[in-house]
Amino acid sequence: MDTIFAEATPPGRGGVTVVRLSGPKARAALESLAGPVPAPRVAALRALREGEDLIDRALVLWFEEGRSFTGEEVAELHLHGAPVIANRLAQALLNQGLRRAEAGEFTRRAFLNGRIDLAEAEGLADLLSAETEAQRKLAMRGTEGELARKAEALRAGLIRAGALIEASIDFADEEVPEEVPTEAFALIEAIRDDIRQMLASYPATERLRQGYEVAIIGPPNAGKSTLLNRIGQRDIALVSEIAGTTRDILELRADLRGLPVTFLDTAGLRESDDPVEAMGVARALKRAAEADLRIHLSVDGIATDAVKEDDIVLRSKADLGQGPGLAISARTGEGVAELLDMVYDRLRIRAADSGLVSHKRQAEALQRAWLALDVDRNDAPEFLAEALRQAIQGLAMMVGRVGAEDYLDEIFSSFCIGK
Ligand SMILES: Nc1nc2c(ncn2[C@@H]2O[C@H](COP(=O)(O)OP(=O)(O)OP(=O)(O)O)[C@@H](O)[C@H]2O)c(=O)[nH]1
Ligand SMILES: [Mg+2]
Repeated sequence: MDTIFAEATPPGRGGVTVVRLSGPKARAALESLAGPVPAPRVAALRALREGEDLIDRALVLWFEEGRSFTGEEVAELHLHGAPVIANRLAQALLNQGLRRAEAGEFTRRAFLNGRIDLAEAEGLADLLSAETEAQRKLAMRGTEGELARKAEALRAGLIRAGALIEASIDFADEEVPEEVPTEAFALIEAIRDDIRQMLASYPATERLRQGYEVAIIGPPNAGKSTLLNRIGQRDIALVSEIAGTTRDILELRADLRGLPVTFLDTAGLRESDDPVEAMGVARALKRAAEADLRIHLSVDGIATDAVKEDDIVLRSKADLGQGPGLAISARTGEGVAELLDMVYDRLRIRAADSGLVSHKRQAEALQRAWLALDVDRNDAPEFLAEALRQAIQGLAMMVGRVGAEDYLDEIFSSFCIGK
């Protein structure tokens, strides 16, 4: 196993730059640079030298094998935060035969050494990319191993059901006590129900993790782009009195009281002979259909596209005159706060349905377990035992204890270097 190193802090100038070393040569590298290795987990101020050259005076930390983030021997060097110092240190480490870590390699080693499971690694990746409070909370649950604990509880139940069924196989020639299969089936039913609920909350959880999309849609000149600019409080989209100004979809990422929301400004909906505008309209319709929510905006307050459940239908340019229904004026700002309240309320209800399963990979593995448990009282005991094994396998896959190989590159490449 190579010994790797990387800056754990972002590149550039700062108060400190933290460089981490992990692997079998970490101790030798640290000794050569800083002299005797300090007591584990106790910070020590040391001069870092290569030969005669004083590289920096740094805070040094040592972590023993099995008691570090990666599970390997790890050293952490807190340098003064200047790129030239980190570069000089990197040269010294390369001279010692260490190599630069790839993206996510520290976390990958933590996984391979059993320090964290795959679901925790996914949670960690989510935490590092979280942009809003709700995403942070969700990711934090992921990193805390809640999914693994839940999987373990389900697995224990399945093992108990399996033992009851095994017992009935052993007694096959004799009279099997009636309550044995009854108890086993009650257990399986309860577990299946638990899994069904976890699967049911997956879409809401995944949406919260990825963030919501809210499309602003309506006829040309309705004021869609003006509304996007008003929500973003800056000049994002071109606005003009010419119908058909917007062609491409413009995105505004926002933190709506902790919820991650991307507002989409779209091309005005109308039949057009202009092929470019027609392409814009086709895009608008497609993205709006896929969005979590739509704001239908028009001067007359009549929606021009399909209105789905929870969609908001609004009359625009309220400053120009009275009319029926809900109205806003993107020009004066009237009604915009109330509109954001409505969007927030609708999405908050969906976010509240979120659970523990937040990644497609996890949901697919759990689905396997659920399908395996589609058993019947009249099934042969051997068939039932096999079904339970399959379900246990599905749970193990969910937390990445088996079948993780295919996903490792995908998951760990999403990390930055130094994590
Ligand atoms: N009085 C008034 N005018 C508005 C309001 N919102 C937008 N407008 C004007 O209406 C015209 C069209 O606005 P846009 O925001 O470009 O409309 P759009 O829906 O994005 O139009 P397309 O991109 O062509 O689909 C511009 O001249 C805006 O200044 C409003 O609330 N009140
Ligand atoms: Mg526009």
